[in-house]
Amino acid sequence: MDQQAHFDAVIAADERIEPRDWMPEKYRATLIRQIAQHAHSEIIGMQPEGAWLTRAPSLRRKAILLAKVQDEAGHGLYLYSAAETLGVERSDLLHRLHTGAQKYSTIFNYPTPEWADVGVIGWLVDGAAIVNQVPLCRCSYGPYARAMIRICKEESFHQRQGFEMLLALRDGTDDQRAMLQNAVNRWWWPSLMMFGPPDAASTNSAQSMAWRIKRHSNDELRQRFVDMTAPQADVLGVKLPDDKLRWNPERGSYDFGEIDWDEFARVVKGEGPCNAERIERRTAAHAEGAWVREAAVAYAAKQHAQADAA
Ligand code: BYC
Repeated sequence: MDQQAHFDAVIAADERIEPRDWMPEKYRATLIRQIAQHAHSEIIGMQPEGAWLTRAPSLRRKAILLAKVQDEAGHGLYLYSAAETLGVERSDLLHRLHTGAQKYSTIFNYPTPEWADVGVIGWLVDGAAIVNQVPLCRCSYGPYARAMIRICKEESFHQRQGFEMLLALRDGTDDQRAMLQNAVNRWWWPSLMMFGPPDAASTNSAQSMAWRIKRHSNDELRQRFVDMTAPQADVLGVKLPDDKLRWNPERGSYDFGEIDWDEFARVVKGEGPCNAERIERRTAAHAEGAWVREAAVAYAAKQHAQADAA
C-alpha cells in the first residue's frame, strides 16, 4: 500500500495519525495552523483574567483565579508540544504570534473592566470552548487529540467555577446583578464569534472535516452552544442581548439573531478593542523571560555534559 493510501485508510477507519506516520503536507500545515492558533489563544487568554488577580474580592476567589490562569498556561504548553511533533519549533510559532503572522481567538481582544467579566468568561467563553473542543478529543492527529482530553477536563472545571461565581452575584445586591447583566451584554456576541465564520464562509471546514480534524461545522457547534446556554441564562436571571432569541419547537433549537460579521472581521484583522495591548504585553513578557529560557538551555547543556562524562 502506498503512503497516501495508508493515510486515507487510517482516516477512514477513524484511527489516529501519529508523528512518525507519513501525512500529506497540507494536513501537516492545517494542523500546525490550528494547533498553534489554539496554543496562542490559551496564552493570550491568560491576560483578560490575569488583570483581575490583584483585585479578586476574596482570598478564595483569588486562589481559584490563580489556578485557572495557570491551567491556561499549561494548555498552551501541551498544545505547543503537540505542534512541535509536526516538525516546527516553538520559538518560530511564538515569533509568528508576535509578528501577527498567526492568529489567536478573537474573543481575547475584548476588555474585562468589571469583576463580573471574570465569571462570565468562565461561563460563556469556557462554555463555548468546551462545545468546540470536546469533538477535538477525537481528532485524527493523536498528539492533539490526547492533549485535548486533559484540556477539556480542566475547561469543564473552569466553566463551573464561572457559573458558581455568577450565582453568587445573582444572589447579591442590585448593583451586583446589574454588573452581571452588563458583563453578559459585553460577552454574548463575541462568544458566538468564537466558533468561526458561518459555514458558507468557512474556507477550511470541508477539508478539515474530511480529514477528521474537525467533526462538526462552525454553525452546528454555535447552535449547540446557544441551545445549551439559553436555559442557563434563565437560571442566572439574566437576559441574553438578542431580541430574536426564542425557542423554535419545530427545529427543537433556539433561533437567534444575526452576528455582526463586520466586527468579527475587524477583530481578526487586529482592530479589536485590545489587540494591540495584548500583543504588546505578550512580546514584553517574552523579552522579560529571556533569562529563564537561557538558564534552562544552560542547565540542559550541563546535564548532557555530565551524562556524557559519566
Ligand atoms: N478568531 O475556515 P475557518 C479557549 C479564522 S481557546 C480568530 O472556519 P477553521 C480558551 C480561521 O483561523 C479558543 N480567527 O477556520 C482559552 C481561518 O483563518 P486562516 C481557541 C478565527 O480553522 C483560554 C478563517 O478565520 N480555540 O477557548 O476551520 C481561556 C476562516 O475560518 C476565528 C481554538 O483554537 C476566531 N474566533 O475553524 C478560555 C479551538 N474563527 O487561519 C478559553 C481549535 C475562525 O485560514 N480551533 N478564524 O487564515 C478550531 O476549532 C478551529 O480552528 C475554529 C476555526 C473553529 C476556531
